[in-house]
Amino acid sequence: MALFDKFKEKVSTAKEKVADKMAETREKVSTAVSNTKEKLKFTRLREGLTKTRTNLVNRLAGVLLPGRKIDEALISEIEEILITADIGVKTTNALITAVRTRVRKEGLDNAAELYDFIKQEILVILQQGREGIKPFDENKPFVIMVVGVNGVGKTTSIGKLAANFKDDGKNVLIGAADTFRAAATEQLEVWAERAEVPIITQQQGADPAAVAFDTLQAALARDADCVLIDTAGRLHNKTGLMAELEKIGRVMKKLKPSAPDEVWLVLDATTGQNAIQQAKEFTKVAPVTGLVLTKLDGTAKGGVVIAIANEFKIPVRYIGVGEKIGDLQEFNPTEFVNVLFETEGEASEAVGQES
Ligand SMILES: Nc1nc2c(ncn2[C@@H]2O[C@H](COP(=O)(O)OP(=O)(O)O)[C@@H](O)[C@H]2O)c(=O)[nH]1
Ligand SMILES: [Mg+2]
Repeated sequence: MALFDKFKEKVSTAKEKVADKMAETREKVSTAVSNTKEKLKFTRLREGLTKTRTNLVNRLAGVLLPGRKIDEALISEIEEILITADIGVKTTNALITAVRTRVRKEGLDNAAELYDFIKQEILVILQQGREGIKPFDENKPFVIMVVGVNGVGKTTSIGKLAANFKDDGKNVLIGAADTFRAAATEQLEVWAERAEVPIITQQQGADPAAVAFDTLQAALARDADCVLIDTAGRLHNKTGLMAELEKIGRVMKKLKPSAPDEVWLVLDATTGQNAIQQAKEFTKVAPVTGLVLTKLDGTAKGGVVIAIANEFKIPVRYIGVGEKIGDLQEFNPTEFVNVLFETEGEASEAVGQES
């Protein structure tokens, strides 16, 4: 009997050891996976910002040369670079004023000293308005209504957001409240399938508010964490759009008084100053709480992020750096500025570390 007990003990110790080993391996694998994901994210961001880096940062570096004197000629060169990089007149003026003040106060005379200063000032601009970002765990189902003009990337961004949230372990539900065109719902269905997230739809021409209501009702019944509502973007009819968005909100409030918890405006970075115009128009018709800036890849106009952050004080929440499902990244001002202001040497060093 004692022998048998000893044997049993041995087996269970061995079992525990195997279990420990397995847990350790699982943890190692999951750390490796998240490290790889993080690296991939940086690579995509780095690639996505290439044109903007060339247009803004490389040109700045080209005039802020070590040993060059800081004079009016230099200041107007900086000014021109900022303006042509879509930072906008207002934000450029603010940056130039900050540069002048600093030069005067500290008696700077070496142009190279302004590189890090401009980088820091841009970071300060991008960090504005971010204190109010609400965590969405405490307010289930957290309803995000997505608005913006046609073609900016609302539907694709919803698909990518759904994939992002699902990846974070959230139960997501999508509502296809752009019922204006039949193709809009079909396109969203494809994205929902890719993200492996359920979607609530109705036929073309249905009342968008009814779709939003159905979606929220289903989300409540399923105890979902998050609801993403797609909308149509016909800004040419401002009163009509305002009424439609208001109605969607009003109807959802019957089920959840705080809904929509957030309204995210999607803007297409390739449109540069036009995106600022759209932000102006939309903030008049909807209580916009966050911004999603798409198509930063393939544009040299990424500087518009800086202009938008400065003019609207509404936090940029996500940025689009490509057309794939993983190409929508949570916006992090520090990461963004670091990657944008990376010199060629730094970038290739980082790539070297990754491989
Ligand atoms: N390159 C690139 N294309 C994007 C990005 N986001 C959206 N698009 C493309 O923009 C087009 C319009 O997107 P869609 O979601 O239909 O816009 P919506 O009309 O606002 O719903 C599609 O061809 C998308 O693939 C992005 O971050 N990068
Ligand atoms: Mg759409």
